[in-house]
Amino acid sequence: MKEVATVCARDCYDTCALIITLDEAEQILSIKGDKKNPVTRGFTCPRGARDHERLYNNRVEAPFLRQGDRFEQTDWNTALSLVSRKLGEILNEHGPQAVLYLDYAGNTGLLTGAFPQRLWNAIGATQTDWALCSASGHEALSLHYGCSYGTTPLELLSVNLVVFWGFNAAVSSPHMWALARQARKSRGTRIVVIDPRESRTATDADLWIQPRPGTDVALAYGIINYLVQNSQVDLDFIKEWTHGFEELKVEASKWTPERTELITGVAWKHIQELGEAYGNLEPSATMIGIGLQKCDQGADQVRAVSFIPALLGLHRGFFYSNGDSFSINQRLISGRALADRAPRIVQQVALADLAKHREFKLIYVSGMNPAMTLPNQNDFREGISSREVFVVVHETHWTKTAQYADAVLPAPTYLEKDDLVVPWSHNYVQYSNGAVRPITDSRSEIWVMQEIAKRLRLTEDWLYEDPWEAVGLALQDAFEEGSLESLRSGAMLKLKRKPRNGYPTPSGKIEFRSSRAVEMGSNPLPTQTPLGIPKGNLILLTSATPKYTSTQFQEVYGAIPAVVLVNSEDAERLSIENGDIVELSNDRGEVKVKATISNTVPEGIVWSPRQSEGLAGKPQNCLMSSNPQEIGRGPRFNSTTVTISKH
Ligand SMILES: Nc1nc2c(c(=O)[nH]1)N[C@H]1C(S)=C(S)[C@@H](COP(=O)(O)OP(=O)(O)OC[C@H]3O[C@@H](n4cnc5c(=O)[nH]c(N)nc54)[C@H](O)[C@@H]3O)O[C@H]1N2
Ligand SMILES: Nc1nc2c(c(=O)[nH]1)N[C@H]1C(S)=C(S)[C@@H](COP(=O)(O)OP(=O)(O)OC[C@H]3O[C@@H](n4cnc5c(=O)[nH]c(N)nc54)[C@H](O)[C@@H]3O)O[C@H]1N2
Ligand code: SF4
Ligand SMILES: [Mo]
Repeated sequence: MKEVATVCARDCYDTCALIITLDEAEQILSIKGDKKNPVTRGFTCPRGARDHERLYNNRVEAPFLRQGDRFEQTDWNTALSLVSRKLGEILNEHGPQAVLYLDYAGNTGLLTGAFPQRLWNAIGATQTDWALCSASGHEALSLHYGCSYGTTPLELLSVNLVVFWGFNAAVSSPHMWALARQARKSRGTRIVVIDPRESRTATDADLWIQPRPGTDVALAYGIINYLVQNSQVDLDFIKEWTHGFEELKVEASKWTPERTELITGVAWKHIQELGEAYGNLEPSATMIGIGLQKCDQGADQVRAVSFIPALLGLHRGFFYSNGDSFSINQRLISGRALADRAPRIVQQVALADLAKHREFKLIYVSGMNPAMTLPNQNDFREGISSREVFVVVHETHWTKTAQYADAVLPAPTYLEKDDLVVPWSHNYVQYSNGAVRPITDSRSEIWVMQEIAKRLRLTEDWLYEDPWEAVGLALQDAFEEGSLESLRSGAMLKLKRKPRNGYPTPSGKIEFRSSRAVEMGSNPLPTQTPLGIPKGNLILLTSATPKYTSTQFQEVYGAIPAVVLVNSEDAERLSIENGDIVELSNDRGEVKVKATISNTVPEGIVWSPRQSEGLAGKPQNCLMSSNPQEIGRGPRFNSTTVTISKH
């Protein structure tokens, strides 16, 4: 038996340190959370624990090229020669604008995700703004705080109130959830959850507040009004550290109990209860979920909620994502800082429209399954099905996107290669050791990009640099103590964090009234916009579930269930019974799913696990809008409206 230390590379709040146990034949026996890491604390989620089962299931075994409707296996040289020839031709004929490098966070390792971007930066290919997940929330926080970092997971152990706001942590961040529960056990910390439906996290909360989706600006203003009226705000802190309080006060005063109740659907007594908790249970942590910002009002919801901790006198007393509190030169690793031109950046959320209009002649996909996860799938799939577009997919598994490819290249999973994963909630880093030798004829992302670069006769020496040299340089000021060398010899290091009271806004203070928002043509203070639900429609919420990471782990746990939860009142009105096959439809598409009657969703709202495929093979995301939000260009998944009818 042998043990190997690595780090889970999933796009996840928790970035677990893992201990992999192998038998004599180098087969993985188990994956366990490392006890040494104070956030991982010896356990994993249901995905981490069974990740090795994905190694042997549905893998891309070798390079494949499309021959009509089929794929034919080939060797690396043939595949790469074809890909490089196509790339060269398109660069010559149409320029780098016509080439799209479409990557995302399937593996967050610096060697898998960041360094291979060097090829695309060298040729100046089009890239995306990476706004599919959390960008609107980042931009929202930046408007008022300059950047988005805040409180850290271990601080949950020393607060008296934790508010999970649009954040289903019991499912999406099991380790932060465990820390909050430990605080409840050891010091009586109160846990509040704000969610329109009874999520797993809501079920286990001390107080669950249930606003209508998309009304959290109103809810936050109602709470702010309560805090101001009841003299629960820290006027000294506000005077010293903030800007625009008078205007905020005027805006909040408009959110009377009656008006707040009317818009949010939350009884004032609950708002009062939360206001009291915020006022009395200091210090608090306001945990802003990515789920809060994926709707029409998403950015404004994050803006409004983020004011509460500042009014209470806390420096960055919210959590959203701490990536920007570290000193890591990402642009050096990705080559963005080395290239002689800036690439064209397109909106990731709007890709369906661009693909449909044949904006790109070649799309190279890595670390993403866009033919399931992007909004407006009918248009996106029409675009990538076109014979005018050459699609390359570098993947570990046969995904839906791979089915649309002209060339499919096999990639090693994180269990099959060395890497370095930087967390975005906590600050503990460890070296990721490959646990097993590659099982398929896969090649790493770096190897592939360098082979393509050679075939294109690119001469930039930074394309062929040893990636660990680049990572070492990019992280030279990153650690509290130690270096990349100590990491490589097995140490767990801590990343240095920027000070909590640093506010890189134009005024250097927390700006309740955002001068940058005014410059951008947005409202200086967040505003509650109407929901705009067409008559007879319901709001469709979709969110993360315990056994899947987006579309991954179907190889282990089977297909993501094609189900929709419907409230019993709606079901009765629509004559839907438990187990009926129903059609969800809107002007973008229709999806067949099985109905489950459940009062975990309120009337007027239905819920489905995210990124599933309907029973008739249509992806859920054909229902979703590809119109990005104004602030941050993020998605609007949770503002999707549908009619529902029995099939
Ligand atoms: N309806 C709806 N849709 C949504 C959302 C929603 O809330 N509702 N949320 C959105 C959000 S938040 C996100 S983050 C996106 C996620 O969208 P995606 O990033 O497309 O999600 P995944 O399905 O995880 O795709 C990652 C892919 O990377 C591959 N991969 C894993 N490891 C490696 C590796 O080492 N190398 C390579 N080359 N590939 C690897 C995996 O096999 C997988 O196919 O989806 C968005 N879509
Ligand atoms: N198990 C698991 N964990 C994951 C992932 C996964 O796929 N599976 N994916 C990772 C990724 S990529 C992401 S982005 C995160 C996402 O994880 P979270 O940040 O928790 O976000 P979601 O799961 O999208 O939504 C959280 C909750 O927000 C609620 N919600 C929706 N709209 C509103 C609203 O307007 N107001 C309020 N107050 N609540 C609302 C939803 O009902 C849902 O319960 O999880 C990460 N962790
Ligand atoms: S997916 Fe998240 S919670 Fe699960 S093992 Fe990986 S880092 Fe930990
Ligand atoms: Mo995400």
